[in-house]
Amino acid sequence: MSRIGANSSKYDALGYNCWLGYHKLDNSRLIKEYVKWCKNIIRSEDSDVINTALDELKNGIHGLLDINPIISVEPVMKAYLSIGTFSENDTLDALLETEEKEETGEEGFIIKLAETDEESILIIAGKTEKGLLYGVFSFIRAIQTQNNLENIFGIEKPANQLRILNHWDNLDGSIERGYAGKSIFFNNNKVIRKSDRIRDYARLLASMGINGTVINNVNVLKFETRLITSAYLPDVARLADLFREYGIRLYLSINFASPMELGGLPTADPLDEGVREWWKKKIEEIYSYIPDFGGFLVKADSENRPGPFTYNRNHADGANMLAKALKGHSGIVIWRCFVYNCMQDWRDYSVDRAKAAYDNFMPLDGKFDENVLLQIKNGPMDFQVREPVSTLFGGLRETNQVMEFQITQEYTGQQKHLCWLVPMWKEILDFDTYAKGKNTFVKRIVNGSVFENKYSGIAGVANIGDEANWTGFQLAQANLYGFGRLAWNPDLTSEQITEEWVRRTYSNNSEVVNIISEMLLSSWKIYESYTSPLGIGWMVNPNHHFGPNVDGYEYDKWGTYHRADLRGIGVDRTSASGTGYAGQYNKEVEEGYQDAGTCPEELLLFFHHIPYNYKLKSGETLIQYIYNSHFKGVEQAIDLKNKWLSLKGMVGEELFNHVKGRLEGQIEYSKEWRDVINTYFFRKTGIDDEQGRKIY
Ligand code: GCV
Repeated sequence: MSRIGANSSKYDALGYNCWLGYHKLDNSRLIKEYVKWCKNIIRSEDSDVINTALDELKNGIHGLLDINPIISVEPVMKAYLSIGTFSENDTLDALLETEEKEETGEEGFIIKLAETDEESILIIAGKTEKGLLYGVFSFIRAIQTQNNLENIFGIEKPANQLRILNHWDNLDGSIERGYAGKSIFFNNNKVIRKSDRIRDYARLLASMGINGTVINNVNVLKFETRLITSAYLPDVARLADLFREYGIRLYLSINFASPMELGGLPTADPLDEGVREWWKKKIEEIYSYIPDFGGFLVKADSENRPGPFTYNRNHADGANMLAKALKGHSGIVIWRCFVYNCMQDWRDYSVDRAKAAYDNFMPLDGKFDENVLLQIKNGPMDFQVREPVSTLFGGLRETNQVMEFQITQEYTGQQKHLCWLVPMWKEILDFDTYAKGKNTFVKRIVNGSVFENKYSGIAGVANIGDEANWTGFQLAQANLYGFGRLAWNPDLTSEQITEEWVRRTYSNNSEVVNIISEMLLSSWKIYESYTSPLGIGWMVNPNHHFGPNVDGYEYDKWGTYHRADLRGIGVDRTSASGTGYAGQYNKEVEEGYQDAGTCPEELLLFFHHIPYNYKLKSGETLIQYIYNSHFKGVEQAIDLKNKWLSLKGMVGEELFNHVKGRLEGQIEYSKEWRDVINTYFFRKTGIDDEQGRKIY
């Protein structure tokens, strides 16, 4: 019996089904084309994932084409759809060419038509059952977005090996930097046992090709450490079972000091024999509950989390100790590079947080075991609306690397502002590091191809919670979707992804597609324009990070972060006169950043301290640019709402009102940003707005 979508009709109108809410196609020609093969599905293999693929296929066909296919082992019609794995299924194997099978790879799939005099067979096949599942979801996507059948034939495989979601969920049910309600995994210090919602989440993830998930926060505090004990592992194993049905491996964040917290050992020194033995046993215990457990995600020696520094050991000592214990089980260690001294004295301008990850990890390049990956935030700071690419990408050459993006909008509007992050992620993935000459793009480093890494991939900090629409602001679902699609294929354009998402989530009506796409595509730059200018970052309120506060950065109690004074603003990160951060890039990249004249303007204040009367390429002075962009940002936020209003009657009423409400809120927030920032700089500089607009 199909278990798909237990809550789907209850919350459909609020957006619960996301992009998997299937409605009958409004295109009789296409329906006819697909129905020809979809009336009979042949399936001869039997496994959990194959059953999932079959359930999904039936469900999609029923919703989109309004038929109930006959499922059989042998065909009962002349034209039929055959699904399976060519590694296990001889009939499918015989229908495919050797090159096709080789090209499909471990997690890819092939969709093709095989015609004989007697039969016409539409094939969806993978080498593995995961590949098949992705093929089924891709087939459904093609129908849903009204693609002609001939456009979908071919082979597709994921660019990235690891496509993983990080949840910052705590056992009490709260979510660090969560803006969409409570955890769907934990509540009241227990693992949630009701599985509907978790299964529905697993299908959303699998539909984008996500193959891993870390269910708990990287900040593993004292109590949370217990997740890897027998008090919790049976329940964690149940979650792993649910995810496994959708081809997703479960990972856990751990506390580096677990041997002390749980084992009562006097130390967590990674070179101590007792500590190594403790981890070995602990890992064996975890695998006895979860045989395909993925491994550990570790935040160590960062923001008060314990780590190897306490014992005068380095990050490689710490990571390799865990890696050795995981290796025999095919587990991996994902070790985060978000390591910096949050207690630094910000008045000392020679100390630069931006340099910290590189300074800590570059000397260790090549020293990590082969089942360790370093997880690196996209920029050197912390998910600001605009940052340059982390210098570790293009720096590290002998270490497995994972990109860390933040899907949850901590600094980008907390799912109260519309801020579609795909264009930002694209810029980062398409960035040329010159690590091996021209065209050494970040996306080719994180997919492991440049340095031929054993493991590699992309991680995203999830933006979901238990709200009916998963993401709080329904349009923020597009960030989750966009992350998944880019992790699968970073060469997709932002335009392709928006179009796909709108068609699947809302409708194939061209006006709806165009308007929502325009809104999404413009939203990051709009948010940037009324928040912090030209790459400076962090003008947010302390701790919760919402709303404007120019000197609010919590770790800098002196308010010196921006270096704003009456003459200028921005951090000099050049080698000649500043912190030297720019010198961490490869020569060709560095050269552009060292000089204010060649530095991309959107990052000008990240790299340079600039006088307010400095002329930008537009002819505006810096101060006038700050005023203009903040006034303009508010107008654009108003325009977003007007665009949405033009869709009245074309999208469901509940969603229409929900989005309208969020966009109205955004206008008010953008005004607050405009006024706080412009006033700050007006008071600091005494320079009037050239257009005489009122600055409060
Ligand atoms: C999970 C920032 C966030 C923290 C987060 C941390 C990290 O500092 O504000 O909430 O902690 O990054 O990525 O570890």
